[in-house]
Amino acid sequence: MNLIELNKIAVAMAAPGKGILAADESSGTIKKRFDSIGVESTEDNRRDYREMLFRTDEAMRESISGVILFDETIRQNAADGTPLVQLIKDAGSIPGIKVDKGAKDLAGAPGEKVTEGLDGLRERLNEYYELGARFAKWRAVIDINGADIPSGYCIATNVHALARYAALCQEANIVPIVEPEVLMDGDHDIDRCYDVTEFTLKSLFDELYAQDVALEGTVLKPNMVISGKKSENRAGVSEVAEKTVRCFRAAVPAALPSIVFLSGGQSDEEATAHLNAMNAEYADKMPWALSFSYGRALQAAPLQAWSGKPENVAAAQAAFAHRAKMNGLATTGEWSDGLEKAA
Ligand code: 5MM
Repeated sequence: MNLIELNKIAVAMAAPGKGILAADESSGTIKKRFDSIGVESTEDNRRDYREMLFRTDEAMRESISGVILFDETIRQNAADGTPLVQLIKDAGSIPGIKVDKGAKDLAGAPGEKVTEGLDGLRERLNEYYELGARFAKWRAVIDINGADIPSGYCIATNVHALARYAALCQEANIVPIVEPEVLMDGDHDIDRCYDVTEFTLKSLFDELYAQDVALEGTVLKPNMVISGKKSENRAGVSEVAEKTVRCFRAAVPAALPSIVFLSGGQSDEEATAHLNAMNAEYADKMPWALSFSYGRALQAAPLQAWSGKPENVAAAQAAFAHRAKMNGLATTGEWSDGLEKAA
């Protein structure tokens, strides 16, 4: 493991003004996204869509530090034959790869999931490094929408797998993004999310320590501390920012360089406003850089604008460039509602 190199990449992933584009939708998820715009999920359509994003020069150069790819995409070429990985590198961005095999039913725990994909991971990581990946991602899913969940068993098995994955990544000189996502589904209040997120993060960092994962070469991709989607009294922006920062100060060691949030089903603007509030109000109270690794909150607008039509490419790229820029501003607390509307 070259920790100096891993640390450089982990720092670059949340450089001021920049964050990550999560474009690692697995086949089922990208099909759902394409269904929503009436486009068939063929290999060529997936290539065209992602190529369009990676060729959005302004966004990629100025606001996107790295891109998380799916296995198919890291091997794919653009329409002119250029490897998609090369387009990302040419824009000065870092290619990354999703290596988990998805969340599967957890034995003996109805309604709960454990993420699989450890078998053969060492070999897959070595291949992904050769293909250009310098960071990887593994997502664990913690559902709190139900009686008696999450169980300690669900959290323990998921953080154990996250740590095993992270250790293997570092051995292969790939920065692990560890993503323990406490889902927004449900009508719970923000304090319930706070408690489960704190417990999950503390369990995760215990396990990373137990398995000798170097935090200096690791990136955390967490949920924000936020009310459930169906909560009657959803917390406002300042409360989300205050409780998220308080929770992380209690649970996340200072040795970790970068935290990049998932959007988790928040609206585009909510995800930007929350990140902005944390950086605007608490920058001097946080030892880590706080940035984004959004999937839906970066892609919903360009996906809609594109709708599978070549004549819409410029409009879709403009929509992507706008969201990337707004989120880039949020990493330094410089975003405002006025800037959002001025575009
Ligand atoms: C882009 O979506 C990612 C892939 O999900 P599937 O494996 O289900 O296809 C997902 O892991 C994503 O990286 C994170 O959930 C963050 O994305 P959001 O949309 O929550 O910002």
